[in-house]
Amino acid sequence: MNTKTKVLVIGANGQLGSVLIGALQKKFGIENVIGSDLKKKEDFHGIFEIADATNQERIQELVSKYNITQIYHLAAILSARGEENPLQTWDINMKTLFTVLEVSRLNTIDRVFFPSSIAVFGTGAPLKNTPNNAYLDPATVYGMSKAAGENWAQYYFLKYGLDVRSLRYPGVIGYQSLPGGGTTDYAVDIYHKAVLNEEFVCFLKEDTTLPMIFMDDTIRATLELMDAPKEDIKIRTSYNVAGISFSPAEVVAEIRKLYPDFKVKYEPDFRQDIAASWPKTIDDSAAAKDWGWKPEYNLEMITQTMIQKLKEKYK
Ligand code: AKB
Repeated sequence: MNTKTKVLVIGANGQLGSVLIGALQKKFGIENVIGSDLKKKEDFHGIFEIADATNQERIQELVSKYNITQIYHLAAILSARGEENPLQTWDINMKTLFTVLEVSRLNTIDRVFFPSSIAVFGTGAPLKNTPNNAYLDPATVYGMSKAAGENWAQYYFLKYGLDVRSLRYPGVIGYQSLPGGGTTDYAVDIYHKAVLNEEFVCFLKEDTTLPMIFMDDTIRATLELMDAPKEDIKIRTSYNVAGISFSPAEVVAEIRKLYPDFKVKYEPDFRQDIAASWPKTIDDSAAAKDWGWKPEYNLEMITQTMIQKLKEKYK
């Protein structure tokens, strides 16, 4: 590994990117982390470059300009939005991944992070305690692009020795940023509505259990995976990581402990079918065994933290 770590984050404006950037800046120094996305957000602190990751030349330019040693490739069109334009979703998700893999190979980048998702699973996988090596028959284009991406990540590792690492994220819940276009987004939006004393219209049925993870756990999982010694990473497609699984009814019950009058109505739409094809709970024992993964946040802790932080935000 090069002595000086220089990180490029592609998709820095997204739900995860906007929080991960801060954690990486803290770890490596603000001058060693370069955020990039299609536009610059006004509140971005640090080094930022406008870049379209479908453009390999542009990403190459950034890698050369900053002597990049690690790339976090977070840009993707998510499950629900992806269904609006399937071919475009496939094109963007795959093109950006190929850009990252190729630039990384050509520049002997030390480490690459590629997020996968529980969306890789379909009805062919067990719904409960879904194992890491379950059959993958995703029902969305997003899930298909992640399943294919996992195999490409492994291919670049086996063929070129590129150290690509990946996690299958559940729905990520955080107060710092808003998700966009996902099936698990309700679990963030619901807290905003509760704090604003507004009614929440849920696009999933009340008993739809999905795997979720709190932002702090997500960031910690990502950094722990990226810090692990190379020989400990035994899975080169992607690791299952679990946080906590719950249904809309369960999160509503938890919120009502703090907001007893919180109103919710259920109007399931096409996202219900997507959610129904995903696991309810995830077996993350491989991540625990290989690099010590252990989630910390349960639903009660998530709810208390979300409400407290959002109350400060909306004050
Ligand atoms: C989505 O809902 O599409 C994402 C995911 C689970 O990957 N949050």
